Amino acid sequence: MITIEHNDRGSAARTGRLKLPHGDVATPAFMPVGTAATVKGMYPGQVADLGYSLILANTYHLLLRPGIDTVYSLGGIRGFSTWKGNILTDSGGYQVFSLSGLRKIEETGVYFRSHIDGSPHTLTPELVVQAQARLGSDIQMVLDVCTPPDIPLQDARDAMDRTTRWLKRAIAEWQGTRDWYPGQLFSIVQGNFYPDLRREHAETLAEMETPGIAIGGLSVGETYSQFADILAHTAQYLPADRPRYVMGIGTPDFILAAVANGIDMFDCVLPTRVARNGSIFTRHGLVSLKRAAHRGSDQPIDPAGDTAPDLQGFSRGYLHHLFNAREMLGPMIATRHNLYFMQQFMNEVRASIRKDRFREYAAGFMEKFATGEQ
Ligand code: PRF
Repeated sequence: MITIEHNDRGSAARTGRLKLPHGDVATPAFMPVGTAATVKGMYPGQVADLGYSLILANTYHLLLRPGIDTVYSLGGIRGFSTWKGNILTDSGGYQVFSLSGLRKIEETGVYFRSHIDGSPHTLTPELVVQAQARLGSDIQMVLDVCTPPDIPLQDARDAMDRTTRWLKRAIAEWQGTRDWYPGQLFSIVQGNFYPDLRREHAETLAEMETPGIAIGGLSVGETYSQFADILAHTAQYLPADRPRYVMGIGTPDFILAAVANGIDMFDCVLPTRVARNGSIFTRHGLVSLKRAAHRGSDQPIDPAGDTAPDLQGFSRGYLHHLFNAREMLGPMIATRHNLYFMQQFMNEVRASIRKDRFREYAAGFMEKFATGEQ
């Protein structure tokens, strides 16, 4: 499924291609988030023309609204939304676990009430495989048990062992779809922040026959160094011949740490979410366009003019006005700019790996990015 084209000499970073049913994906790859079968505020073609060919959608949200059967009857996420590229769907486990009061986790599955209308729902490892297959997902994630930081060792072990038992059920169900559904299945390493559990789980999953492996349970409020330590510790036990995915990370420092440890894929709502709030990514960090300092400014969005060609004429003063007046074009421009920025960033990451200069690139990028608003 993944072809590695080059391994960086100075780190574990690698670059290559994922072969998927709806086009190749250059790795390491950032995946924009399209939770409800839409990258908010963007036409599908506007995501594709920035170079993205793999986006993420959420089973949890689509199951509650409009319902899996509705999406299926309109052609799966692709037919429904007109997105032509690849889709990775998350299983819903993570979203359900954040519903603390409204859910019950048992060995059979998760029982919960909708945050929208209170209606009762069930997720089992088998149901979630079928739901994602009907959504037409190219890469689907298994149902896992994600835990918050600072839980006791025994609780972390119980969640990890249940994740393994659910994985076995998911693999059996997925194997039963092979005659009609071409999508791939990824397992998810859990084990909280306990190095021994992480190693044990990574080794267990490496022995099971999923086409790819993800690292879950990170970016849940831990510090950068806790994240980087557990990530490096876990990644070393993952097989080199399968794609490796860290779920839910997207700040440049976390992405660079992931790439340095041989991770191929990541997703995050951050670039699109902060855009809707008026923040844009630049080489010198995030810039909040709502700040009074941008009022009347004739500066371009990016100080170096580095943005998508159709955004080059817009001034920061105009964007400040759009956000101030709550005009919908503000979030649209900022979202497109941030997705452009992330794609440029990933292009540079991939090029630096090919030249065996990833460490230098990462250090240079972070030095500038940490300087703050300009
Ligand atoms: N599991 C699943 N989805 C996720 C995560 C996880 O652990 C995370 C962790 N940050 C994000 N999304 N299924």
